[in-house]
Amino acid sequence: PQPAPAVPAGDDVTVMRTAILAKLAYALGKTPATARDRDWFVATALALRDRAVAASAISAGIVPPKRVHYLSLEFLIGRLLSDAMGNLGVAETVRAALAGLDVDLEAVAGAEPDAALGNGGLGRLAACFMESMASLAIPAYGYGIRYDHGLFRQVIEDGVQREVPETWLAEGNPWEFERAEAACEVGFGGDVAMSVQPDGTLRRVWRPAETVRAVPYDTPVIGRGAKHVNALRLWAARAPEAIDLARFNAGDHVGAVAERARAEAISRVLYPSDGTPAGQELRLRQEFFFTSASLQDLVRRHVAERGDLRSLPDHAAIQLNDTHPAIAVPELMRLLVDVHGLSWEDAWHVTTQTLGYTNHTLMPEALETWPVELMERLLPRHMQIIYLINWMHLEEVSKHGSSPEHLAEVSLIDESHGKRVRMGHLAFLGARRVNGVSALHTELMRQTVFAPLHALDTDKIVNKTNGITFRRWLHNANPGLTALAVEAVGAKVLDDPRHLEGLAAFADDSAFQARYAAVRRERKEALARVVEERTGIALDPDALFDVQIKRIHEYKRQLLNILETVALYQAIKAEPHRDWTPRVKLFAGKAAPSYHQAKLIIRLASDVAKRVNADPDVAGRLTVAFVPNYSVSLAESIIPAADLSEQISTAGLEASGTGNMKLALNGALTIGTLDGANIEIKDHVGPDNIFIFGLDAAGVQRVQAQPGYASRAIAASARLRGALDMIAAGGFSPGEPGRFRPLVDELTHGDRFLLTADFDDYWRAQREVDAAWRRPKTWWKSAILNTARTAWFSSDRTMREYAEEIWRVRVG
Ligand code: DL6
Repeated sequence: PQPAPAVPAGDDVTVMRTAILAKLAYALGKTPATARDRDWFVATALALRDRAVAASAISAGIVPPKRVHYLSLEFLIGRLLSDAMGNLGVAETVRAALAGLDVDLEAVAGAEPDAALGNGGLGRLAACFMESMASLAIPAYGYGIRYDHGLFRQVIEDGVQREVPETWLAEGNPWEFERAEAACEVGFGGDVAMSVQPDGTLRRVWRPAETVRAVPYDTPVIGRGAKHVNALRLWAARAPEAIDLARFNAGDHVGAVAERARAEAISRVLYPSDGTPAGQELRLRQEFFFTSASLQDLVRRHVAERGDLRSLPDHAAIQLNDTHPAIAVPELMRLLVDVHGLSWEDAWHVTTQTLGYTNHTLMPEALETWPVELMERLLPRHMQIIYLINWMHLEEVSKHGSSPEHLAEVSLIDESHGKRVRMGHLAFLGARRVNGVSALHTELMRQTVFAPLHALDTDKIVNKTNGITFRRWLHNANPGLTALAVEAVGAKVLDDPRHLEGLAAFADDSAFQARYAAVRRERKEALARVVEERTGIALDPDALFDVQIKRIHEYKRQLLNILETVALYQAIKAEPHRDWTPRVKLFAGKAAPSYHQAKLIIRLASDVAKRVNADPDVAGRLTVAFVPNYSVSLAESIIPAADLSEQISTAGLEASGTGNMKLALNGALTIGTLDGANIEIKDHVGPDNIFIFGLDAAGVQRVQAQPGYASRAIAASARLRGALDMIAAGGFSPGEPGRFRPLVDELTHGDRFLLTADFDDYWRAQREVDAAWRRPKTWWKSAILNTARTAWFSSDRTMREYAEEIWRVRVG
């Protein structure tokens, strides 16, 4: 064991304190006496941002050989203060600087709002990738939208989710720089004309009916040790004219700013409901807005630095995070051909050598398609380009003799229910590489949704299993465990997570186990305080903390967990004197505002919690809580405190998962199906250190092909029937017995996600968990081995793989 890193010398603390005080005085106009936690946060963030700028100045003016441009409609960032402190290497300096002013760093950090510019896995992955690229010194821009309102705040009232707007920008954002001088214009609507060029050639020119200004805001993304700093460039939508002065002076004070409201709606909220045609159109406007602005920006930079756009693929890689920026394919073609005069062939070569596309879901309802009619109205030139790409593509396919059915399958236009543009197909054709996010998911891409396109180019689809940044999810979120790891295997583990493997040597060591368990215990006590504050429910830190934290979705099967909870409740009631393993079941997650079944699942979890927690027969054995407003920050307090990680999706449907990686890294044992990255987690931690149950992806397909499987499974399982009957009879909703009928009906009549098929095996695996918890020596050994063997899931590894195989860009 080595000593913990020393607190920096007093001088550094004094310098930091002076810097913070200067920001407080001159940027905020406050004194220590009048400063709130929020003011201290802003002053500290501004002082740290100065250091980030100083660090980035080292490379300013140097044109890197190649840059990555990561286009994502979502960046689920969370808070940035501890990230910045950690990567600048000043966490203890800041703590001491503030402490000398009688200010508590935790309170200051708690005053930072989460930047929740994403819904879930896809957005959080983008944030992890940005941090890893900076830490690996991969020159990169992240491009997205600066939403005024990110993911809604979830309020639970009587078990019912209510969405409240989240206002992260209400008091400004100290991390960002507005770059008004780099604004560009994005068009919508209008028509396409022909124009004669000075050399006599003809070019098509898009004449948009409407223009929106895209104003960039840059947030520095600081890499580990501040050796490299990248930028996250988020676009805000502005009207070209702030006000129609003539209208205003004519007395129409509201109409005078109507244009502005229409333009600014684009960056107003994350994921506007697409339940109405207006909502769908706004979503498409968002996608085109940020994609076009980002491409214009990088094309402009390339022309300034290199001149000729034909060399773009040598100096730029553009990654499309899902299909949301897939309109990049025709937009890049338009910029190259119509604006910069490249031939179609050259432009297509440049496009297909520069773009990469990551797929994150195979669920049919989540695969984006846009009505041709809407595209023609909003993006007429792009629709022409899509038709031309499609025509050439189908010509090529037909050369090898193809049936009409095959052509219909590979076409960019789906004509099966109205004409719609298939954005996944478009991204596929426009990209050099297309990747899935876990080994299973990538294989299923080849076999299912993309099978016809894959057959045309079998090298295109590659796998890049997701990863997470250990600096946020271990070093910052779990400093106790990090200190223990540093003590055991040395500080090198902070630079290279593969050294975590060294912990395996301590897995059997009782003294080490006791210290590992003590770190967990301390985190559980802290989480218990948070849960009690938010829900009024008291948790026993000695109980097994069983957590399911993620978006609420039927395929993720929170309902399976609730059914097992109800069955366990019934079993404890039936035999109250048995020696039950004390368990706390924690649920957290948000449901999409219009997703009624998901909201009903939240209500059921809350209603089950109400009854179970009030029943003295199960007190001390079973406690249930739904913790409201799941967020990155809440995840940071739940994950280090978790003993059991629920990863129980229907096999074949969770593309990867990343919460599974965060929890395993922090030593929670997984109970899970053979789905997404769970399979690779099992391969790394070993089958003895994970609880696997249920059908695998092939089994799911087999069972789904046998109609009536749900009724057979229910008939065969008295335990499942008991739980379902109690819910259906209003056991948890006495005032409204029919409240959960839609959930029970879905299980008994359809059960698309095979809860009934997996229930008994899930119950079995849960009892194995109970038994394992009663053998602390083996439990903690498994927990330590989970931490020791999950280094491969670092997003540094993932980013190295992208850099090498997809982007062909140098690391470091
Ligand atoms: O790849 C990141 C993440 C995966 O870990 C999850 O398994 C997957 O569900 C998620 N997908 C989305 C939404 N997809 N779309 N569109 O968040 O991506």
